[in-house]
Amino acid sequence: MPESLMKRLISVTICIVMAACAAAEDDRPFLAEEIATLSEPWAMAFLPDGRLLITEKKGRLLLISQDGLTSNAISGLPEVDYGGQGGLGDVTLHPDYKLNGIIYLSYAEAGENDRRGAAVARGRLVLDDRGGKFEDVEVIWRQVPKVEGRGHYGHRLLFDADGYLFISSGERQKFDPAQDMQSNLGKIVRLHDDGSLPDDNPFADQGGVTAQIWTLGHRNPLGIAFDAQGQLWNVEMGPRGGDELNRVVRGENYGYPIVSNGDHYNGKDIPDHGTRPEFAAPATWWTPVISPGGFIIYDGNLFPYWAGNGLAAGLSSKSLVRIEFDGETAHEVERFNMGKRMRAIKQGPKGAIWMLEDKKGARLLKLIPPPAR
Ligand SMILES: [Ca+2]
Repeated sequence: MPESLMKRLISVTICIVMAACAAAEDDRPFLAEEIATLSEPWAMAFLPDGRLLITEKKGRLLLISQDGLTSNAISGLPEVDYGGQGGLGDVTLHPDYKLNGIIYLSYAEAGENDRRGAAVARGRLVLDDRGGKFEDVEVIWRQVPKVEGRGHYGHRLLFDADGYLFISSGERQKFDPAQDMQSNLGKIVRLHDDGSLPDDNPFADQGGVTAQIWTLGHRNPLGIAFDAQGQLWNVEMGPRGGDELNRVVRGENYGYPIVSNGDHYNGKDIPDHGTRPEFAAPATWWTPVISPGGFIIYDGNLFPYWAGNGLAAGLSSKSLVRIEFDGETAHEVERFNMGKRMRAIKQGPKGAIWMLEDKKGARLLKLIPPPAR
């Protein structure tokens, strides 16, 4: 083949590929602005002034301005057990943060004999012009028991409108603890802001760790969000198949590992939800999986046509998944290819949608509507 023809073929091929990519991005109802690059980020939270706190799994908490200016690591954080799925996890603000400066961090904590578990610490965030300090730190919650392995910590944090703290607690890849009422693994727990036990929790009269439990039978819940009616929803990773979106109802049992619409990785069957109606079935589920890493219910003004919709950040599916609700059920209506594993999603103070990619070199993206054409 003459060199000129070869060059022409290559350039035509490149044009076709680029046109296809451009078309795919043009079809998306948003622009994704790259704001910053991080190393294995896990979670983010917005300060009242619009800056973001972002956690990195290895144990750094960073403050990032809306245009990407990144602080030094905030000092005084607890030591985290980094490895596998573990490390520094979620970050959230106390409902009265403006008054008390208190934030909450979840993380994997080392224990005796190669055991570990998620913990939640709260403390005061004291900012300065280089970064800041995490002070007056106290651990307010721990997974019980600590177990071997480095998976399925869960540990997303969320306050409700009444100031109760919800923590999603994964079953640490140990299956049965999700049904064990003497363990808080595989549960969603509900606490006061200082970690003390509300006396109106569904199992409060049983005392001990049982009194923390709000719902049980979860696997690895990585996204929790309230809708406008105050109803709690969660997304969780299924085993081989069977990722779930659940309507989280006080005292309910979501059935894992007794039922799942997925099956064990070794091929062994787990009976589907339909076989055991005494367990709460998911509002919707995914096979093949989307691997939801984070979840919000959108209520901003910037994407008015998504108001009230669920938005999930997909890890293995490398996607943003849009979900519509219909009473107690829900269904995926749209999926946008993001090209990378997506770890986390948050709604910003002015209605932009912020997403974090996963792993090293992960980008912080700000999604805004495209200019009107
Ligand atoms: Ca099954």
